[in-house]
Amino acid sequence: SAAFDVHAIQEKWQRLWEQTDPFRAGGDDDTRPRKYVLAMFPYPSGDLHMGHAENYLYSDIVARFWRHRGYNVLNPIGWDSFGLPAENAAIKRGADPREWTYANIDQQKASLRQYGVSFDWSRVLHTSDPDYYQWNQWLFQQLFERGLAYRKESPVNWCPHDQTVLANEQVVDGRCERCGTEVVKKKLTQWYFRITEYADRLLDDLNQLEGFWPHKVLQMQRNWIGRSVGADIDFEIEGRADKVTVFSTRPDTLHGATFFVVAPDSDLAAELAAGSTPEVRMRFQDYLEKVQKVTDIDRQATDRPKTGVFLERYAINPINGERLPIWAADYVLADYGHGAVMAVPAHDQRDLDFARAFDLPVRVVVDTTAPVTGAIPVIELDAAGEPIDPEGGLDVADELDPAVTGIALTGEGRLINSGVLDGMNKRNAIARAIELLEAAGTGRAAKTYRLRDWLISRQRFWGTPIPMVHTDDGRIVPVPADQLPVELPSVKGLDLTPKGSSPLGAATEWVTTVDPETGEPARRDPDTMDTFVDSSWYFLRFLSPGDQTQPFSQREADRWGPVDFYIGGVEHAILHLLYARFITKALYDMGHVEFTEPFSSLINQGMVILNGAKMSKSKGNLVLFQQELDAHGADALRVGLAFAGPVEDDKDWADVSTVGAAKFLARALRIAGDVSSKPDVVWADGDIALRRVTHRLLADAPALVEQTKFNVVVARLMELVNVTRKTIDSGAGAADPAVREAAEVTAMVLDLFAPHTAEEMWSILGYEPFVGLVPWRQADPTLLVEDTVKAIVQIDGKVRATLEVSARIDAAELEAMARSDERVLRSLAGREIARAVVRAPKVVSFTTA
Ligand code: ANZ
Repeated sequence: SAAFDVHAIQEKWQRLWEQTDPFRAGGDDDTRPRKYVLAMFPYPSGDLHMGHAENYLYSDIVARFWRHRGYNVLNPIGWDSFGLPAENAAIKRGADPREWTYANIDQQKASLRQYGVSFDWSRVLHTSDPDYYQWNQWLFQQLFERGLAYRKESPVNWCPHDQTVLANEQVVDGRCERCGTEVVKKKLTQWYFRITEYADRLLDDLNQLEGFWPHKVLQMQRNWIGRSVGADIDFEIEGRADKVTVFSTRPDTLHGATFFVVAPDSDLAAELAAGSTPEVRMRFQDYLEKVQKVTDIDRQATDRPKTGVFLERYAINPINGERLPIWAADYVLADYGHGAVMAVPAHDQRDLDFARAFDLPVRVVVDTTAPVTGAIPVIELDAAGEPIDPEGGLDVADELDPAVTGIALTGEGRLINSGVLDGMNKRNAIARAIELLEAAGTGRAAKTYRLRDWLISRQRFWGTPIPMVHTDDGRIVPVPADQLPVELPSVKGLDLTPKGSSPLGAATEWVTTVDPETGEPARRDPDTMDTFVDSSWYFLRFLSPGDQTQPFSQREADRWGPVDFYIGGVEHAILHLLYARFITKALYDMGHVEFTEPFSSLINQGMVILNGAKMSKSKGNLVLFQQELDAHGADALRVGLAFAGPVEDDKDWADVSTVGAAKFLARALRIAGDVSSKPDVVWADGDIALRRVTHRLLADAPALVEQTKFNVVVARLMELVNVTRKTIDSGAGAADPAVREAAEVTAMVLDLFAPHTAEEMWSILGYEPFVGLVPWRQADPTLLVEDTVKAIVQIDGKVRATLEVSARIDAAELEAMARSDERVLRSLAGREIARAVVRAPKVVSFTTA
């Protein structure tokens, strides 16, 4: 409203906050319980957008709330400032990624200050500062010492556009997550972190987060880790010395194996083809070339026609000695399990599709029509006491025969055609089959994971240099700890254009070093680390950001960790959260932290969209955070967003009313102005109806905030402001103690959403700053009882009943109550009601026919 200079109020309080730093987290002498509130830190790629506006608003609401509730709150901010956006922007503009990055950081910092977020600004960190990334290097070496960082050559995801490798997590639908270019496979020697060693713990510990993290995120993590339980089974291969192992979740179906499949792009396939006929070799080569153009995702698509080449080689089934023809087919992946499968077409759909395409036998070994509970059917035995096994013949009805229907029998059932396993249910048969394999030395219980080790080498400049040295005689040794950090060289004279090898390799002076053991000439590792390394532990660095001697103080970690409330976009549901969980567990094992999960609770905020569409530069529908901030002021923006809907829902900017929010804030401020003097008031003398509204808000808001129902709290604040205004206008006026009480409570609760307006109100009401630090007022329980009134029910003009009802009852509810009241029914004595007139909450008037 025109009466208030929103920007002047905003600047006034921001200046005071900056001067006095009231939101700095308490130190050793602070005995209050602690809360660690964290919003995912931003990339400094350009200006902040509306998604950031949402993220930092929500974390600020929570941080402010816990301060009012008597907690020592840590709410830090930093910048995830290494990475491709800066490097690509630098290449495009011929600039220094450093300058670009830090200029953006300055701008984003200014925006966040202007937004009134109660950060502890003394702890700001940037991951591209040497005193941050030094500890990435420390972490790398700690992992290296424990065998958790290692090098291997393997086919990696390669982005031909960005000319760098990508982690599996960074390939989305076969394309580069950043630029959308189709990803290809390339064989390279790279550094990996052995996250697979933590697969079981990463999976099992998700259970303890149930109820505290979004279920969807837990499910995504479970699927990503993808644990399968079953058996490794060794098959002899005719004409090959060593056995070949396959992983199967269904060792119970071993008797139903009718062929054997290897991944065409595996070493084994090449070897088996090489040992076959010239025609097979040729057919195989042709096939392999085609396969290499298909993405893993497409290879697993169930609706894709099955293709393959018979290698004219044979595997021997360890359970019955049968010869199984070996095929190379692309539905089997080289890097899952062991890259080879025993095919059981009757009970696996992919195998069945393949068998039908190439006319291979289908043998049913699980009768899915047999009851799996109750008595086990009698199994006929032959003279020797062996179960009668009908020779691989079918004994299920034709209408179920997979060879006929094309539908694999994957359900429960009882084993048939399977020797000693006959009659068993699936679960028992799996256990028994594993026992048999183990006894024969041809198999064992095993687990397989979809999760792969984390590839962390990047052939780019703007990242943490890998702190290793390659000696002339081929050793790879850590840079001595006292020589860390290995700082990035100046970008001057370096060509950053992606060309497949790290630009640092060309920084001759930088890359040349000495073998720390022998003093002989050596070269630095020219690659830099995936920036997800930086964000995998940043929440710990906030605890002692200036520490020059260690990555974080263990004592501070014990006090603050784990993060109590973490909030960010769902786009980080897998990568960042999985890596942070892994590194936390690794640090736990090294004895550096006492907890095994980094984030006790997690919220994913929805997206801010515009007119139903995602905002993007290319669509030209970007709403710019800084512009909105300048146009409406921080508080109207904050209240508009907080009121727009539930935290997790997408919010359409077109529906966000900053104008409505500004009007509401002006009304609240005006109320404070109306009661500006600070008399000695006796609350109890105040208007009881208004006091009830005030105290109900005090009582309800804490649970609502904890459930992140921020929009509901804003609605309740609006209600309080309206009722307060009505009381001023009608009752005892602004002098009523209840009005003053309502204004004070409004200021305190409004602090969560509109901190500048709240401080201004608080000051007008005659208090010293800061309302942001005042303890939450306790609700008076006697004011929480429901407000009731007496309603009368008339029938044909005569009062027949009185009802005790809520003062807030609506007409429909009141009428329904009256219609079902016993006294009313008795008076009606069966007569029909022709007309009902209801004036809630006081009168119901029925007229009978
Ligand atoms: C025999 C069998 C019989 C199988 C049956 C399934 C059902 P999940 O659950 O995804 O882990 N498999 C093993 N390695 C593979 C690879 N590299 N590429 C494609 N498929 C592979 O699946 C495990 C099952 O997938 C394994 O169990 C194997 O087929 C197949 F009635 O073995 B099964």
